[in-house]
Amino acid sequence: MSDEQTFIAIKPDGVQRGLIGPIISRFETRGYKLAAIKLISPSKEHLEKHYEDLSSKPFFPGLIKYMSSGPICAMVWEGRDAVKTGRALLGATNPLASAPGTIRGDYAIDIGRNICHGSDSIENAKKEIALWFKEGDIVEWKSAHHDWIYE
Ligand code: DAT
Ligand code: MG
Repeated sequence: MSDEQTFIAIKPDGVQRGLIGPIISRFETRGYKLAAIKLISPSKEHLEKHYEDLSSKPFFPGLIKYMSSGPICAMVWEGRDAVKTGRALLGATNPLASAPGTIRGDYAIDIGRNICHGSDSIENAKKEIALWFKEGDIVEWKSAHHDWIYE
């Protein structure tokens, strides 16, 4: 299926460092299609909900503080295997363990400043897209590249 969607966010450090363009380019040039995008400064409650599975972790307060430190570029990307391949494009959670050529492996060093987020399963992608976007924000369109990317 080429209509799988994933939630990708450029965290405050990625936005501040001028990496919105380069990160979007990785997804575009790979062949994925942008379905929604917005710059947003979410509430603490929204971020706590986004990371609710991690609420018992010792780094949770620091994570919420970091994620609240500036605007976030929230996106939905669509295409075949978008969730798994989206994670591969981002690289490992710890940038020092991320291979060069991945986003984190090229642009980040510290785990607490790893510049981007990507959904880790189709189920979580659905939850995250619903948390960050209203239904009407998701755009259905056919990219002019579609038939050159999929056979
Ligand atoms: P990912 O963002 O790769 O899905 P995750 O969901 O396990 O990783 O964690 C969410 C974020 O929390 C991660 O991007 C950075 C931060 N984080 C994870 N593990 C951490 C740790 N051991 N120390 C500090 N921050 C951590
Ligand atoms: Mg995660």
